[in-house]
Amino acid sequence: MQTQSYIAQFYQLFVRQYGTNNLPDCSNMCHESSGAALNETVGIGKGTVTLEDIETTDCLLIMGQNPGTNHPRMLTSLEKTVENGGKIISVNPLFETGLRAFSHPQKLKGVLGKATPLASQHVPVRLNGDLPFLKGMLKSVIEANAIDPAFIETYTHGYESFLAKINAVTWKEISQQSGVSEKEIRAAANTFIQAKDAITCWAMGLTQHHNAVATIREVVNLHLITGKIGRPKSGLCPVRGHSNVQGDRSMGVWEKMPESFLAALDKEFEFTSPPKHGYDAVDSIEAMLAGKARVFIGLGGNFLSASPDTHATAAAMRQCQLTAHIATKLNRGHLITGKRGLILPCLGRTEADLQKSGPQFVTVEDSMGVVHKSEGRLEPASHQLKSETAIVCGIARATLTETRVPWLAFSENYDLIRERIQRVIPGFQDFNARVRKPGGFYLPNGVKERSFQTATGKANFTINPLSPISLESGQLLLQTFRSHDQFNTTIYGNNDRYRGIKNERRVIFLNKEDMAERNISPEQPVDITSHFKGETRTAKLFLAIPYDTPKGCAAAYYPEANVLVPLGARAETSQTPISKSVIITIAPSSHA
Ligand SMILES: Nc1nc2c(c(=O)[nH]1)N[C@H]1C(S)=C(S)[C@@H](COP(=O)(O)OP(=O)(O)OC[C@H]3O[C@@H](n4cnc5c(=O)[nH]c(N)nc54)[C@H](O)[C@@H]3O)O[C@H]1N2
Ligand SMILES: Nc1nc2c(c(=O)[nH]1)N[C@H]1C(S)=C(S)[C@@H](COP(=O)(O)OP(=O)(O)OC[C@H]3O[C@@H](n4cnc5c(=O)[nH]c(N)nc54)[C@H](O)[C@@H]3O)O[C@H]1N2
Ligand SMILES: [Mo]
Repeated sequence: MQTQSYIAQFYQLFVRQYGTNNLPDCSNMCHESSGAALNETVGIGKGTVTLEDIETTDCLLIMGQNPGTNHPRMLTSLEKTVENGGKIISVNPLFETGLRAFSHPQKLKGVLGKATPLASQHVPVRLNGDLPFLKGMLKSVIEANAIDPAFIETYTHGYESFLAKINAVTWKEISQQSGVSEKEIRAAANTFIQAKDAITCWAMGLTQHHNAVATIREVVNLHLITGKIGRPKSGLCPVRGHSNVQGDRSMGVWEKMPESFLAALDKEFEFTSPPKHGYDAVDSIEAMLAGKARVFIGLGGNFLSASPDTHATAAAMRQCQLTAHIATKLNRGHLITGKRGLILPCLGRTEADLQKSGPQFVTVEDSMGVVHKSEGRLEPASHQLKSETAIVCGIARATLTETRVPWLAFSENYDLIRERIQRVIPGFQDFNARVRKPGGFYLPNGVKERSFQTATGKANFTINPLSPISLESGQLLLQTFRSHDQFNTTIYGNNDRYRGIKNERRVIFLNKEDMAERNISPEQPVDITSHFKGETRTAKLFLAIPYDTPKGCAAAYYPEANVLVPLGARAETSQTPISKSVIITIAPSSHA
């Protein structure tokens, strides 16, 4: 579910005072894998670079991210990177249009139709081929002796054992499993090595696989071995989605927050947080199905359509005694309810929020760790609409019998909430004053100063064994991704202009040879079946589209394809559903 910074903070406070740590949220399905990998290796769960770093770096490795559609404002920065002499390498099964070239709509050159070429190399890895690709990058760096021994010595831990394992991997394994040749990987490595500074950006193409955490840890290894981290123009950039999904949980919405956070919260509000870890998104679905969780509160989001296995999730919602959605817009998820279903409409972010003490604003944190104000100005759609803050405070007041939290005062003046945040969460001192400055303020990020707050006190090299997905004959891997005309589960239109799709969303992109082998002709309707531990799930009537995607790799849109994502198939450690590597078979549709 999506939540803004400080709303998240007092929502988790309510949940913990109620007595659970059950805080499923969309991070579980998004950048959880990044958070898990980064916390362990560099001691902070989020990116370590600024936009300026991106625009001035020498090499930008963009893995599993489609900025043209999902982060269009980033294209202006990528254009600057190239204009400043930086090289961009795209690592993706698809050479997405937005990474090929960019025409700036506000620049004369762009208006005249002259596009700036962006990626200088495209590496068409197979789905889930990134870990072997990164091993190839590391091997090349080691062979070229392009390591940074001083950095390794001073700042890192675990180099020797890491090195021994990398050396044992063969180029044959690497190119077979990544789907790209040694030559292509060496070319990419060469660009990375020649670059004085380098940044790796990634998004859902890396985070939603069974070995996502291992892959992202390998990205970290690449930056540690070359020392390309913790200085201007070099570092790590998990490009995020919603304002709360950086994997860092600044505001404590996490089912397993560390004890230090809970202790500070307990002290401030004079209560005892439950120590037991709570349910994440997929655990919550299983708990609802098993009748172990009986109330579902959705603070925004579309849990039904964003979660894996739509039918199982629907059954889970129906098992509940109560489902309540606090939302700005109606969505499909609101239709599938428990015994009692509530929809609590709230003010949107663009609407003015007037409370007893005057106009209010909320705060958000962006991908670069900047916290700034978000203040609505528009006349609310109705004067009966309450703010999210007022709704959550109201629920807390009505539910909690014992609480020392001044819920009513909080809902009347959000500055009071921020005053408490600064006492509980490091980095937020003087919150109310600093967030009112234009542009907001940066949260502390030790990695930028090469301070790695990990268990060893240093940046950790990790060993990440190859763990390829084994397919049986006839099977393909399916990724579920976004079209141009959608924001997550909200579909604006049925076109996907950069991929040439018009007026249709039930499509499956396939390699031409895979289609020929199965006697499937262009635009023929097919049924898709996914396979997981003997379970099958089927989605009917998708049109087959021949597309430039590696053999064995297919793609369909989220959320239409979510019925195929197995509930039990999740990434190790992060538990993120494996939405980018669903094992499928296809057959001509029985319904056509
Ligand atoms: N317009 C718009 N903007 C959005 C969103 C939206 O829905 N619409 N959603 C927001 C959110 S919450 C998020 S998290 C981000 C998502 O941003 P992205 O991560 O860019 O979103 P996806 O469409 O899931 O695209 C995944 C990309 O990874 C590639 N990919 C898939 N599997 C693999 C793989 O195994 N390896 C590699 N190397 N690449 C792979 C796909 O081909 C695709 O280009 O966007 C945010 N911004
Ligand atoms: N198969 C597959 N599944 C995926 C993904 C994938 O790539 N493939 N991506 C995953 C990712 S990265 C994410 S982040 C999740 C997204 O999962 P969600 O966050 O659950 O989905 P959204 O579609 O962004 O939710 C939109 C709804 O939020 C409500 N809303 C919008 N703004 C506000 C607000 O300000 N306040 C309140 N209270 N409500 C608001 C509206 O009702 C709107 O309909 O989906 C995940 N699911
Ligand atoms: Mo996301």
